[in-house]
Amino acid sequence: MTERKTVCCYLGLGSNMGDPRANLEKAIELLNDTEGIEVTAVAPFYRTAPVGYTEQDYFINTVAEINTSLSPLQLLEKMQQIENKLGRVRVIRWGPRTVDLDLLLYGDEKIAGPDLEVPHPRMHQRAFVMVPLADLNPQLVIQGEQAADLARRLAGEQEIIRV
Ligand code: GSY
Repeated sequence: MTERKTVCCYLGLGSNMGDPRANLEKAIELLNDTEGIEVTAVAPFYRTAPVGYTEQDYFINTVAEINTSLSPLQLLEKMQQIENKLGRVRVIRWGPRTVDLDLLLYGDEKIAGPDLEVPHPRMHQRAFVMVPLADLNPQLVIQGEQAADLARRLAGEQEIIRV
């Protein structure tokens, strides 16, 4: 059988319930155990101030680089299954969650569908995404700017500490 070619993708991971570090480590393990996904790198973990709904605990965030033979929607479905498996609880829309997985980049594809927008439309505004992403690939260009430059600027504006 012919193998589907693989695509390099970046996923954002965040948790602010239970044991956030353990939740992220488990999510990474489950991603790597998924057929069609190979985790190739994981950025350091960061403690970050909540963005959006601020009346909640600080998050632990990181970014994972993967190679996948799955289509974008297949990948999204696997990510949602992992969130559910880890008991994602989301009482408030932007509120606390056991683990949140965001598809940031799927190769250099642009996708604007009802269920998925890639590149993630707000990633360039968030230190909790851009700082770990720049650790993995500082030369990526996001919205016309290098990831390293975006990360440096956002880290000066938003609370983020490597843990
Ligand atoms: O979009 C991911 C969930 N999320 C986060 C997050 O992961 N980290 C921080 N610091 N704030 C957040 N607000 C939302 S929503």
